[in-house]
Amino acid sequence: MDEALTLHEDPRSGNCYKIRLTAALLGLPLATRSYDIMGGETRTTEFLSKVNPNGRIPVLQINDAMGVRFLPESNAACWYLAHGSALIPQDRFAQAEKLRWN
Ligand SMILES: N[C@@H](CCC(=O)N[C@@H](CS)C(=O)NCC(=O)O)C(=O)O
Repeated sequence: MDEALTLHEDPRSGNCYKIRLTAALLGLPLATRSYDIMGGETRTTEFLSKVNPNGRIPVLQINDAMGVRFLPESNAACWYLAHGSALIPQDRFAQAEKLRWN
């Protein structure tokens, strides 16, 4: 897969850890860009306009043939990374259960 992945994160966040863990389990290179959420770094005009209008991390940035795209929400990012891997079960009920994870 010809893509570059960057996680916009605060390293103290469990929602960000989930994504780093998923990438590590799959052996996917993941760059990181850190923000201090307690200091309001995800509430700046630049962050809101360029990364996530919702003002929250994590956000997975994907650079590929489609361009540069930003994917907020930890479960969506984990699903994106795990697509086509054994981390996503084949069974329909097991897949739906995975979507319950927070
Ligand atoms: N449902 C979201 C929750 C995201 C979230 O609550 N992020 C928190 C840190 S874990 C945040 O960015 N807080 C800073 C703020 O709201 O200003 C997810 O799973 O990614």
